[in-house]
Amino acid sequence: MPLVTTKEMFEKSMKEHYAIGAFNINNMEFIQAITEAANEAKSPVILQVSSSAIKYAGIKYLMKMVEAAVESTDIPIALHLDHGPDFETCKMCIDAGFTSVMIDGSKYDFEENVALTKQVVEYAHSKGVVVEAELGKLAGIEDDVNVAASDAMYTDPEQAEEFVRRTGCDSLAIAIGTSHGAYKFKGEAKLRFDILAKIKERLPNTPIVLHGASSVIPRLVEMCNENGGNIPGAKGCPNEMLKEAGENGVSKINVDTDLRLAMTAQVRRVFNEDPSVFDPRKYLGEARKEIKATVLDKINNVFCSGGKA
Ligand code: PGH
Ligand code: CA
Ligand code: ZN
Repeated sequence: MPLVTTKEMFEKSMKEHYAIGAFNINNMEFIQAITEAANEAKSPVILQVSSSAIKYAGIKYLMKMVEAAVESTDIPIALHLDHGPDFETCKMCIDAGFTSVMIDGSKYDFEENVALTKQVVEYAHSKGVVVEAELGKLAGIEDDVNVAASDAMYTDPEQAEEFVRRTGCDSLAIAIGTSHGAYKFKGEAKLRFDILAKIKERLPNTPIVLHGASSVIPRLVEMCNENGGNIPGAKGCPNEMLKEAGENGVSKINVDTDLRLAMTAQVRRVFNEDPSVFDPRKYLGEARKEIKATVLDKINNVFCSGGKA
């Protein structure tokens, strides 16, 4: 089947209380690993591209590789712009054939965020593309943007209702305590499920999105560190919390950091164990296997979207 929007996959996820993984892609190995895993698990999947990924790989290369993945699999796949910074980037992706875009106006004040989101929604909907918007601020490092923990802000449920009504966005990213990157919590991990419940109460039919949701898999962090890496004290969002989020109204869970760790851990291991290796297929092949295993585990055991395609 051709690329799909997230409309149907989100409707089913809200009815049946599970989440769909949205995985960031940068190159061929990521695209193959993610889509092969989703295909094996018979799960819908979202491939997402940030504007810096577009800068890195080029939109034409990304489109063609995603097209190849779509032809090689038999599951619903959506192609989504992650953290669209402005109207122009969203328009470029819509015109290139993306089926979903995020406009991230969370850096602006409420009224500016509403106006910008509305502008993107109008254009996207006229082309049959869906829009994710964001309200509230996550701490951490997002490809280009660095938000200090002191500037982070939980999403206000009342504002969320007004925001969705006024913008007409199709899904909403909220801030309930997750953050981007490998250092999410200093002490104990904590998510504000009470805020999620209040948002869901006011917006029962709006798919909710959780960013910064990597679990920062301890085994992969260790594998990096044991093979020459230096990522001390990294800490992510525990799987039990992500599972709970999926059962309680979160329809889309974003994962980037865990897949970067998977690739890096295996590349480091191969180099460390056999310094004579210089065939990229040897280390990228191992990296691809680890990314695929990571995605399979999340789909089947955390997001619970296996068999839902
Ligand atoms: C994410 C990914 N992308 O938009 O929100 O977050 O850093 O937790 O993988 P992580
Ligand atoms: Ca943001
Ligand atoms: Zn994000």
